[in-house]
Amino acid sequence: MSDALIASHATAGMLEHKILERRARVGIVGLGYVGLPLAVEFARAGFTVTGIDISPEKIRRVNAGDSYVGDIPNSTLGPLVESGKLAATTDFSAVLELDTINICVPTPLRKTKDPDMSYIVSACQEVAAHFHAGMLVILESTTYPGTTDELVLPMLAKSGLQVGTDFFLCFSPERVDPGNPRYQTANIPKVVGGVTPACTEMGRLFYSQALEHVVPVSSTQVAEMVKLLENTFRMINIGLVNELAVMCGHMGIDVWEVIDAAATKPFGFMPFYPGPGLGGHCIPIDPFYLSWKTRQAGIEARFIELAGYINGQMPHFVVDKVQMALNQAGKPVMRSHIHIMGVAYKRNIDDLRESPALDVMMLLERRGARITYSDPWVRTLRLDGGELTAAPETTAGEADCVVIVTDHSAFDYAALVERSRLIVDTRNALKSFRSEKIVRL
Ligand code: SAJ
Repeated sequence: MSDALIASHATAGMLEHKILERRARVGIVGLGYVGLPLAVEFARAGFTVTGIDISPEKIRRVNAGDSYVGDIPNSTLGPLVESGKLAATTDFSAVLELDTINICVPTPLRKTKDPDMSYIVSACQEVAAHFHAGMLVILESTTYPGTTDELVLPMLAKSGLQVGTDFFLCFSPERVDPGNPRYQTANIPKVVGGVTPACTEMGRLFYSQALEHVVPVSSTQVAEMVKLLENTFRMINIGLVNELAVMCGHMGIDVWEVIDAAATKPFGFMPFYPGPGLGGHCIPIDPFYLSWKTRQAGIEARFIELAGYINGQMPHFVVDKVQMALNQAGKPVMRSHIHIMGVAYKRNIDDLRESPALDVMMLLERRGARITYSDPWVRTLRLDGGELTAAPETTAGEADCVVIVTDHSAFDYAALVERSRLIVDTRNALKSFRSEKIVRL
């Protein structure tokens, strides 16, 4: 056996032992809703974990045991920090002392719907600057198939180290669902694919120390594509039911009743529900990473583009519903007071990212309506350059029309029906109420 082969076996062997004995020093780059829970799981498993983030405020709060991620209570974070199992820093030179690195940074879309890879590139540049033999690097940020092999690998290979022998490189999609009471980082199956089989095995071994179920796949591209399939599946099916809602609206059919009845089929069907549009930082964005990549290969991802168009039209559909409902009441949108119930992108969270409520409010304002809103999760928001502050739910009683955009559980729907003159319900939140004043999507 050549000296190089002997050396590479030694490198893999050493890292494997460190991981198995939980002596491997774990690094997590990006301490957001993905990175911080991952850091906590490895610290809980007995590893010494270093969180690295560019935000000094995040670092301060982590080191103070003061969690800013809803799924991680202070009672979990605090003891891990106090015991020295988890510490955070903005200093990437910490990588010199680390054995494994998970990169969990954002992958937004530019306005042109092209992937913004700047966060991944910046993080990889910092890791590469302090890179050394014997490391396992895993990219977790959602991205187009090929990113790990085509973008990350060359940046690390510049060190002259050989992937699969001197270091190990994988992709593993994040599947965190913030606020999910049943599925959290430890018990969500973890897909991982490596640049080489040895990389995949190292990634499998690593995750197996802290997570309940690991799913190794044959390559980084498969792992990258798994995530995109999962979220494209949702986006397209939401687009399907949104189109069905428009069809049923024109045919005078209750789309909600149709979906509920279809959902009684015990196999081969999965219910999705129409709404005011598609919000969040995953579903409206991830599929366009796939369509951007396929377009490079001359293949048009027509389902994705069409679903994106249909979902993007829903705020306009809602505003037309409001205009027609006011018209029935003999009122123009112009100078009407319209009260929005719920502005976050989905129920029971405070996240406004890509929220269709913002589109609905802007479109109504541009048609001359006076807009107020209630949302127990969102105290203020910016709209067309101005700032709006949440009003009490009783404001609905003063409005010419109320629009339920996000169906938070905290709302008092019975009181809302009682006090409102006219309600456009985009979420079927009032399915148990019968009243002429309720207009459903
Ligand atoms: N929406 C509909 N109709 C539906 C479902 C959702 O209009 O039937 C809307 C929501 O109101 C929201 C948007 O789509 O505006 C996205 O909703 P989502 O339920 O998909 O929630 P997200 O964006 O938090 O998606 C995350 C994803 N998790 C990850 O990417 C790791 C997604 O894969 C999960 O399936 C989803 O959570 C979940 O199931 O909660």
